[in-house]
Amino acid sequence: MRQNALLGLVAAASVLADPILVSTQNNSMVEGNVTFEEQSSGGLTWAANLTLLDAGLTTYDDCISADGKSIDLNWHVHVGRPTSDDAVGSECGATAGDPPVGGHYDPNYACGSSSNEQDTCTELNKTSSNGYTYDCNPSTYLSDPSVCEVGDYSGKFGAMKFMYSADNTTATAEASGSDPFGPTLSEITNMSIVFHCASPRLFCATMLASDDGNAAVKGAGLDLVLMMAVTISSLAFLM
Ligand SMILES: [Cu+2]
Repeated sequence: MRQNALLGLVAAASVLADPILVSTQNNSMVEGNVTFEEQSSGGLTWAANLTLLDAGLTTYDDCISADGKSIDLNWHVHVGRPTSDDAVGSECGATAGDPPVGGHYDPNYACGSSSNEQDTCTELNKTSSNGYTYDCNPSTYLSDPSVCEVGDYSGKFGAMKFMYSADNTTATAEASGSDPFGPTLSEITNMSIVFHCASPRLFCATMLASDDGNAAVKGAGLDLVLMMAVTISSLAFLM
C-alpha cells in the first residue's frame, strides 16, 4: 500500500521535471551558453551567459551600440547544426553542417528574408518583391506572435547586448526572458543557435538536452520524494 503511494509520488515528481536545452557556445570566439527551459504552464524561458573572448576584433565593428558600451548581436534558432567543434564563421554557414545550418526556424511562415521556408514563402506571396514586409520586433511580437519567425530571437527580444569589460578586452552578455509563445523544446532539439553581427554569422552551437540540468532537476525531485516518504513513514508510525 505504502509502496504504491510512493510509486505515485515518483511519477508525479518526474512529470515536474521541465526539460532543458543548452547550446554551449565554447569556441575560439566565445565562452558560455544559452539555455531554454520549458515551462509546465506553457511556453519557455531562456537565459544567456556568454563572454566574447576578444571584444576588439574588427568583426564586431558593425554591431557596436550607439553609446559604445556594448556589442549587439542578432541571434536566431537555425534549423540545422554545425559539425565543427570550433563552430565560427563559415562553419555556421547556410550550407555548412549536417543537416545544413540553413535559415531561421519558421514553421508558421512569418517569412523574414532569412526564413528557412523561402519556397513556401514565395508560394504564399510573402516576399519583399510582392510588397510583403516582415515586421518583427519585441512590441509587434507581444501583440501578435505570428509576425515573428519562431526562431527569430533577436526579433522577438532584441539583440543580445554584450557589455564591454572595464578595459574593453572582453564583453559579456547576461540576459534572460520569458517566451510564452515559444516552440516546444522537442521541436528545436538538435537545431542550433547562431549569432550574427548584423548579417554575417559569427558563431553557433547545437541545442542539446542538458544532462547536468536534467540530473539537477531529477535530484531535486528525488529529494522531494524522499522528504515525502519520510513524512508518510512518520504518519504511518503515528497511526
Ligand atoms: Cu540567424
